[in-house]
Amino acid sequence: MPVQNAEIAAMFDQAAELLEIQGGNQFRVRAYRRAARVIEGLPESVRSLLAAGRDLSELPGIGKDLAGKMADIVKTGHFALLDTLKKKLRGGLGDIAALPGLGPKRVKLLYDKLKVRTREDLRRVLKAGRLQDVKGFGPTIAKRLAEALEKPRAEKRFKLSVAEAEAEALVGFLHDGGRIVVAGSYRRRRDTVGDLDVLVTGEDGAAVGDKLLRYENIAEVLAHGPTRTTIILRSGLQVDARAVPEESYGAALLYFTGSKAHNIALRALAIDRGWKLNEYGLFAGRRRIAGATEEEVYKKLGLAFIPPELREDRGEVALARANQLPRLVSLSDMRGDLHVHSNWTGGTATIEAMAEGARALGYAYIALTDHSRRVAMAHGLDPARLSRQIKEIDRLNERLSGITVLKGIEVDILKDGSLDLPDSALSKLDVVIASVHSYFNLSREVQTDRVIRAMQNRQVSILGHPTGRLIGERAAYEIDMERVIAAARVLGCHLEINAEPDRLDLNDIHAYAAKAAGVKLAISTDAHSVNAFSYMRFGIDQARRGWVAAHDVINTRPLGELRKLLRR
Ligand code: DGT
Ligand code: CA
Ligand code: CA
Ligand code: ZN
Repeated sequence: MPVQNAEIAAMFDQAAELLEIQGGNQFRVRAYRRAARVIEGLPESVRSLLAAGRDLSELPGIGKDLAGKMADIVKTGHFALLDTLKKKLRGGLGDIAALPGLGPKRVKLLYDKLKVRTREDLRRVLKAGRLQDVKGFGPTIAKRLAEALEKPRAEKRFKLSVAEAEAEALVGFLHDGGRIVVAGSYRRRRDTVGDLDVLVTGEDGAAVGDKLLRYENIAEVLAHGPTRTTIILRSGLQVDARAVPEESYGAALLYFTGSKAHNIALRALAIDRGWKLNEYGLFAGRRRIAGATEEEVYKKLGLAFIPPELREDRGEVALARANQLPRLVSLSDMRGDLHVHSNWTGGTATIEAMAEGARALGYAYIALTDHSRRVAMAHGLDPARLSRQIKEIDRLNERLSGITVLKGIEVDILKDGSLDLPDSALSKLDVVIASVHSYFNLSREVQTDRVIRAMQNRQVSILGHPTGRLIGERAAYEIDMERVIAAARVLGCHLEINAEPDRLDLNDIHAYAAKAAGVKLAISTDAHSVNAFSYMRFGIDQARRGWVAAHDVINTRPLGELRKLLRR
């Protein structure tokens, strides 16, 4: 998965910390810290700067050396220096450095005097009363540390795409013929995941727990017993693995898939009937009346099967009772991708290669929507280059069979809500996506007016990535989505669910509101490479969480129908 600015900054901060603890050169320590702040504040991802051929050493506080390191991190996902530093300190000290009262100096003292590295080590030393032996550690700080160790660590959430890569590798490693499923928010396909809840059944669930301890990506083992093993992966992602008996498998899957609110709603239904529902099964008195499968439990409770993405207690239980759950959109419903970039404006592939890639996925069409001139770093198109691109696409369509390339643009919304290209240019196109790529900090009212003004242009067919968020990197800009949705409905403008795993906006709640208002959606990948077409599944996940059906999505339609929907 692409490395985020926040991750690069965190790596630099950690390196600074470890260098400091090891008594490294103060100048170097400060350089890493300063660079981390610069990276955090960048309006664009380092990855896209590199893709656009920018020289990173032009950034303030970044010299040639750091620029090279940043490029390496983006390329490999690793920071070699940090790995070396961590190895020297057998796993790193970042874990305890985050505790209150423990700056780099104290961490170094703890390591030098008591060989304390981890929270576990610290706990042991505190218990044995050995902390007092170290100069500078009085009873007050000992007490504070003991309290802090009691609390769970600050919650870090992981992007679904990152969790998915981890989950697939882990399940591949553990697989032994029995059933292994990742439940929790991961199975509900939330856009971020707190931890992975792994369920194991089969002959010997305990053996799978033992096997987990041999997984190469483990940073720390928090607990290990016959039915439950909890570990932390090197990425920091926690894994809770539980062995459950066959007869309880469905009930356990239901319970650990959650959400907690959904579980509570189901339990209330069971209680109404004088039954009891828990992770072992559905019970009438002491008799288990369901539990081997989820289907069985839902059925006994008088409910249609509820797909995991809907299990948030947002009204799904009542609809399942009335057998009126929506038929959710799925990947196989998709007939094309409507937000696609080429090497004309920062993508990696030619228009033809993108078209071939889409055809290989079974799509009937794509819309080629490169950037407009305002996005100078990506060599955005001016009217003249756009005309040339249109001609190239016309020629390409004559040559290609089995796929149609729609002519489009991702036109920038300027500060005042006007568009970066004149109507005379836009009117030659099949698809116009309008997107915000600048001025993220306007007030809510001004930002909302700006976006609605852009949507009022009748050339615009789709509002692209409508909140501008980059998960873990940049919050959504302030915008009144209710007003945007109402305007989209009146104007006949469609809203995008951007399937790029860093974006995923509209999110589930907004998608639900759009659908409820009768606004149609486009689910598109914003692909800058052929591989990125595969991001579609993440957009589908969020659409499903928003109760979106195939007929709510314009790019599930055959080309003829799509063309009608695109005209305003
Ligand atoms: P996350 O990990 O924060 O992204 O979210 P979840 O939903 O995966 O939450 P997690 O890992 O704490 O727990 C997994 C599931 O276990 C959760 O979705 C529902 C179930 N569960 C956990 N704690 C409780 C509880 O106190 N009551 C009930 N009814 N269910 C619970
Ligand atoms: Ca979880
Ligand atoms: Ca959990
Ligand atoms: Zn964009």
